[in-house]
Amino acid sequence: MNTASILSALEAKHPGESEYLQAVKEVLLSIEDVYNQHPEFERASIIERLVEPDRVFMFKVPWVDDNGRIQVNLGYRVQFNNVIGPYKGGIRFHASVNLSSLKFLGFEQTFKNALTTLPMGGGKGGSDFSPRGKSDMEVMRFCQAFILELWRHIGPNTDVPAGDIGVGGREIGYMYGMYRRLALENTGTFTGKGLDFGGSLIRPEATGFGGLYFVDRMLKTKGLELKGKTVAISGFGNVAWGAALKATQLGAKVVTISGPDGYVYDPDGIAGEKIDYMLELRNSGEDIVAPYAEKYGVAFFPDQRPWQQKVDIALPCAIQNELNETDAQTLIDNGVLCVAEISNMGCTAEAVDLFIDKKIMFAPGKAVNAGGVATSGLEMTQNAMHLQWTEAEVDQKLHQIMNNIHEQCCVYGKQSDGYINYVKGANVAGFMKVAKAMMAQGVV
Ligand code: 2IT
Repeated sequence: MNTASILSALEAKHPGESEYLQAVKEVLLSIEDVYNQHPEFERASIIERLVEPDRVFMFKVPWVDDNGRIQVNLGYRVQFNNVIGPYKGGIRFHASVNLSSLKFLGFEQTFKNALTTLPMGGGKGGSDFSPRGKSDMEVMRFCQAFILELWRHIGPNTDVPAGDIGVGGREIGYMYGMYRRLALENTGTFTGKGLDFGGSLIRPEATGFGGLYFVDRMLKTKGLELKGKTVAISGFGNVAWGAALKATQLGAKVVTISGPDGYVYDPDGIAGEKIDYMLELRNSGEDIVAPYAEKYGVAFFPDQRPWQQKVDIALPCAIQNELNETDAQTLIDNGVLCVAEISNMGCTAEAVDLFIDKKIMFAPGKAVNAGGVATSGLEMTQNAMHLQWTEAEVDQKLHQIMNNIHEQCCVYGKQSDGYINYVKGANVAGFMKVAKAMMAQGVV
């Protein structure tokens, strides 16, 4: 494979799509060796077929705000690859959403979903609409307008959306309600639904829980455990909340959370009612964490990121490229043991290279955060069977899936010196599954 020429051709075709090109580059560099051992992949143009999405829907979303004014946002659904199963992946509502970010997320999702061992392909969607500061009714009208266009392209065996940044239980409920009316069916085309209408227990916590199960496994490879470790978390949404809950349950101390306004440092640990308070903060519609510092009398660092604190474990839980090379160096200087992305592509490429170069335990989002979509897969299974599993059943399956993903990363990522390159491990394991399925199904 001539990685450089594939990348430059892609860049010429999709100029300015920086996140998408970053995600593709990371995967291609990781799989180069393995790919070159399979000349049949080259003959079948697997890479060229894999880097482009199957199709992209892009549409306007006109809706009426509380003042009676008509607003217009852009809506997208990127159906990236369905060779393994129906397109599956979240919907992101955030001002930063554009085609590049959704193509990067759909591309990553394809390999992540392959890693879960469940039959799901990759997709992603969203809008540049931000629910921040909007009323419930505005959010509902927006979700309905979004689905008025999207509904015809999705279905329980075609494409199953879920939540992501800016899309939680409330938004899924509004979207699913409109979908059900238009499609005249109730077969669970969304995951992350409310428990009363087909949702799965543990789904809200699953991304964070799965992330910590993975980190636990990483530490065990060195005979370490979470108990007694300090943890920096960014974000304060669904993912950060689940991560804080499980980290605390496993005996670690979470000392930071962050929002767009800055970060909070709580040396006593964010546990118990303080974790519940995160939900209150999130539901306030303000999208800021400063009130936490005021309520609990702890330090607030405006416009800064939590990576400057000395911690054992750093867990980005917010958005892509939220930890750069300088942050990575600061964490390393402060003796960090383990960094795991619970957000998608939370670290810049330079930060990742630095962690790997210094042999710091580091694992990428497509492995660490796969518990979210895996539990969505379990929600699809429960919907198809028309029943609901208990919390313990779902959690046990999630735990098993995360252990399995960790194992796959070790198989493909363990170096001769014993260091586990999780980036390589996750990319190769995910790629091999997708590539083999493409080979088996011919040129389609
Ligand atoms: O990035 C992700 O894996 C998600 N936002 C969850 C996707 C899903 O279908 O549950």
